[in-house]
Amino acid sequence: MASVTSAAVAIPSFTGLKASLAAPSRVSATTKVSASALPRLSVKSSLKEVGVAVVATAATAMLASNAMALEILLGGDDGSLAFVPSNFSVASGEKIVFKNNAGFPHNVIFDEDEVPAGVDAGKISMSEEDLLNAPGETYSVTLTEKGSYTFYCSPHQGAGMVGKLTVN
Ligand SMILES: [Cu+2]
Repeated sequence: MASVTSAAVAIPSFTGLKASLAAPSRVSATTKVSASALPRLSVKSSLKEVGVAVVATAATAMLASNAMALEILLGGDDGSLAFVPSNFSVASGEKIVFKNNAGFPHNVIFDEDEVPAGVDAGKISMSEEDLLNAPGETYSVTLTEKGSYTFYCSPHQGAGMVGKLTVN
């Protein structure tokens, strides 16, 4: 009879344990979801504010942000002189990586007349003379000001290598 009693006690307490374990793990999963969205923005904006000195310290954060970076190919696989994709949206503070793919040299110049008010196109652009010559070479930029931006590749602008992005 004693064993029955202990079993009867053990079952509810096990169930109770299970419930109390399940509840916190559900809470932490929820926290994780929102946390992955938030630091992504806050880490990057703080990197931008504090400057390059922080980058070495924040190596882990950099890896994480690289993983979440948006990659735009310079030159299509079919040899087209284009940004691929040429029209896209990005979250404010998300890193955009332009990567040499084909048909280089390329560069990335933001049109000073087609960026949000207050944004210095020169600061987010490569210089006109600066070109990405090697395969896989990249140019990265992080935009925080919301709005639409138009950009082009100066060697191939005439061939239609232009793009448009929206920062949300
Ligand atoms: Cu080009």
